[in-house]
This record gives sequence, C-alpha cells and structure tokens, in this order.
Amino acid sequence: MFGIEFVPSDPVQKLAAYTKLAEDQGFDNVWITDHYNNRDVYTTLAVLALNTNTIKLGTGVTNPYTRNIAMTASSIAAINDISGGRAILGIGPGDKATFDAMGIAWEKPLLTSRESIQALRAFLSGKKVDQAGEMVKIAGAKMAFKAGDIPIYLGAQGPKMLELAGEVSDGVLINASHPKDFEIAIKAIEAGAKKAGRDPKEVDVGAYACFSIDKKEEKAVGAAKIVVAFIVSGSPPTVLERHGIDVEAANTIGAAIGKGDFGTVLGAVTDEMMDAFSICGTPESCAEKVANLQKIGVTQIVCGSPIGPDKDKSIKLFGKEIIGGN
Ligand code: F42
Repeated sequence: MFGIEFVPSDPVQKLAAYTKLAEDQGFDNVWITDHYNNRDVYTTLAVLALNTNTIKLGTGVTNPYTRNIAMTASSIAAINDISGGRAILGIGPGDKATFDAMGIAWEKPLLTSRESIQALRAFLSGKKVDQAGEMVKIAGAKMAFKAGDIPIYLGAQGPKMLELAGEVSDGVLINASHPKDFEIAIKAIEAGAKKAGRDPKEVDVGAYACFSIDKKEEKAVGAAKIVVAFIVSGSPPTVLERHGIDVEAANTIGAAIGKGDFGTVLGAVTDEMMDAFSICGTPESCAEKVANLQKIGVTQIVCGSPIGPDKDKSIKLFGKEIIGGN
C-alpha cells in the first residue's frame, strides 16, 4: 500500500490538486498533518474528498489534546460521509512544543492515547459512551448517528507507543525511513498484538518517511537536506546512536536551527544522516529502499515531506517508478 503526506501550510486548493494527481498515480491514502499553525485538517480533508473519488483520506495525525475526543469522532464521521466511506483516522499524542505554545499541558501521552482510542471506537460505533478513565472521562455521551467502521492509525515511535499500536490500532504511522528502525518497531508492534491476542498481520505498518525523488540524485538530496536536519535535531540519542550519528553533531545542527543559521545547518548534514533519516535519490535507488522496507514487514510506504524538489514531477515519478513497478 502507498500513502502520501501533505502539510496544509500550502493553500487547501493546491493540496486538492496534488491529491487528485496522487490518486491518478495510484496512491491508496493521503495523510494530512494537524498543527494549529497550519490550515485546519478537517476542512482540508473535506475539500480533498470533494475533489477525489477513490483515495482514502486521513488525519496524519491528529491528537487527543487540542480537540475533545467526541469532537474528533464527529469531525472524522463528517469526512467519512462526504467522501462516501473513505475516511481513515491517524491520531498520536502530538507535539509538545506546539502544546507549550498553546498553553496545553501534555500529560500522560501514552495513557491518553489508549483511553482516547477506546472512546473513539465507542463513539464511532454509535454506542452510549460511559468511560471513567484517568485521562478521558465521558459521561453518557452518544453520537446521533452511526459513523461506521473507520480505521484508526496510531502515530508512534517509542517502544511503549508501538506496543500500544499493536494492541489497539488498525495501523501505525512510524516517522522513520531506515530498515534498522523498522526492525525494532515491528518487534514492539508484534509484542503488543500478541499481548492483546491479535494476529500482528492485522496491523498495517506504515513508514511515514521523509521522501525525496528526482531523476537527478543531487536535486533529490538538495530538497531533503533541511527536512533531515530537523529530524536529526529532534531525534533522541538512542536513535542517533543506532545509526552511528554523533550526538554532538546533532546538537550543533539543533543550535544552528535555533539561531536561524541555515548555511551552517545544511553544511552539517552528512551522507550518513541522509541515509538514516530519508528515502532520497533517483527512482532506482528509492525503489530499492522501498523494496528493502517491504521485505522486512513494512506494509504501507508513506511518501512524506519534502516528496521532491518539484512536487508535481515527483508525485508522477513515484507513481510510475515505485507504484507502477511494485
Ligand atoms: N504530531 C503532531 O502534532 N501533528 C502531526 O501532524 C503529526 C504527524 C505524525 C505522523 C507520523 C508520526 O509517527 C508522528 C506524527 N506526529 C504528529 C507526532 C505524534 O503525535 C506523536 O507525538 C509521536 O508519534 C509520539 O512519539 P512517541 O511514540 O515517542 O511517544 C512519546 C509520547 C513517548 O515518550 N513514548 C514513550 C514510549 O516508550 O513509547 C512512552 C512514554 C510513557 O510511558 N508515558 C507514560 C504515559 O502514560 O504517557 C507516563 C509518563 C509519566 O510518568 O507521566
């Protein structure tokens, strides 16, 4: 399965055109990110729904802190209606830095995710919801209609979140690009699934990858460097060490990003960092990396930011060379 991620920092109409193009190229899913400083995710998905016919439409990913979980159920149910049953819901604990800026306390992200998914499933099935959770408390609320079976994906990287995904989700969106990270992630997902008595194959394993594809290697790399720099600066030391990346070098990049010194940032991104944190290069090399991930058990490749130096061309290249060759 193939997905594509768009960030609504671009105008919604522009994303509608990209999404139609992606649908025509054979992508199965489009995932729209959710951050307060971009356009609203559900309004965006509604417009995409009206401009497409087959592609599934997902939040990639929303969170349980900025919206009450009943409102999330109501919003995704509307997208499911408008699109004729094409909604998928990605949810994750969210991004601490943006919550700090919004004055929202980020407490118990793991437990909040678990309790939110439990409540969501109940709301979507049209049941009366009584849930006396520690983080999610619902007292006899009920949707006025049955939304139907909307797949729920969890955004996860940490071992406990991945295990939770194995226990309770239909799929997981993992922000990573390298086989080493997925080998570890898949073990955690499998452990969670087994704990819950599920077949691990029920869980769609998504690589939410930093992707950049172009016929010219250097152009693909040029487009992805800044994205990789942000990933490096935000990665925990365990992940950096797993890829043999010097923690000091990552700190240097983080400090330069903080100062807005992007010359230093771009100069400090190494080939090893590009290899660890992106799928980037010519169609042939991207196809090989995609095949390696599929071999170890990744079942959905999500073509994430930046996609490529020219989005239209890169979406077409991905369709022809990666989806077409699969
Ligand atoms: N975040 C956004 O805000 N917007 C997006 O559009 C977005 C997209 C996205 C796409 C893919 C993806 O993988 C992630 C994405 N994210 C996005 C980020 C996402 O919302 C999550 O923040 C991220 O995936 C979670 O990272 P994580 O799996 O590392 O989880 C964190 C919370 C973590 O620390 N996990 C630990 C672990 O081992 O998994 C567990 C920590 C723990 O156990 N906490 C306990 C608890 O109950 O929360 C208690 C701790 C205590 O004592 O309070």
